[in-house]
Amino acid sequence: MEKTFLMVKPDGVKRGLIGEIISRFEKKGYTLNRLELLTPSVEVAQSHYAEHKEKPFFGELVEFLTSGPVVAMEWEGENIVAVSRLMIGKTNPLDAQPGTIRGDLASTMSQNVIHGSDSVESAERELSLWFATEASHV
Ligand code: DGI
Repeated sequence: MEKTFLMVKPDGVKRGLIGEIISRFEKKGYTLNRLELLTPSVEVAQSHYAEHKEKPFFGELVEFLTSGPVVAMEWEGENIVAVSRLMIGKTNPLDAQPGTIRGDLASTMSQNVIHGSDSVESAERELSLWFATEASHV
């Protein structure tokens, strides 16, 4: 079964949206396999967003992700990578449709409450980054 990495970002945790976000994926029928509340290190944040390291907003992005606790999660279900991206909605608030998590709950580009892997390959990379050793989490 396909797996993905979903994360409630620091703004989502601060705003009390953990339950709302988890609930949407539970109601969809997906299975929560792992969950950890943690404040990411700078190293993990930089590695997570490595594809953006040349972008002008990279510093701000890492600073934001390390600013407080996040909820790192492994979820499982049929076609979950593509479907969870649809449920999350677009990055730009102008494009995030009502009914999506960002469309309903986020209004800025950088503080957009949730991250979801954008491909099966990204999901594998991100799950091994955030849940480094299988034995310590199972
Ligand atoms: O997968 P997404 O989170 O939808 O989007 P992404 O992988 O392209 O970008 C990762 C995060 O970086 C995104 O959630 C918010 C931030 N970001 C992306 N593009 C911009 C940005 N932040 C700023 N300030 N400006 C941008 O153009």
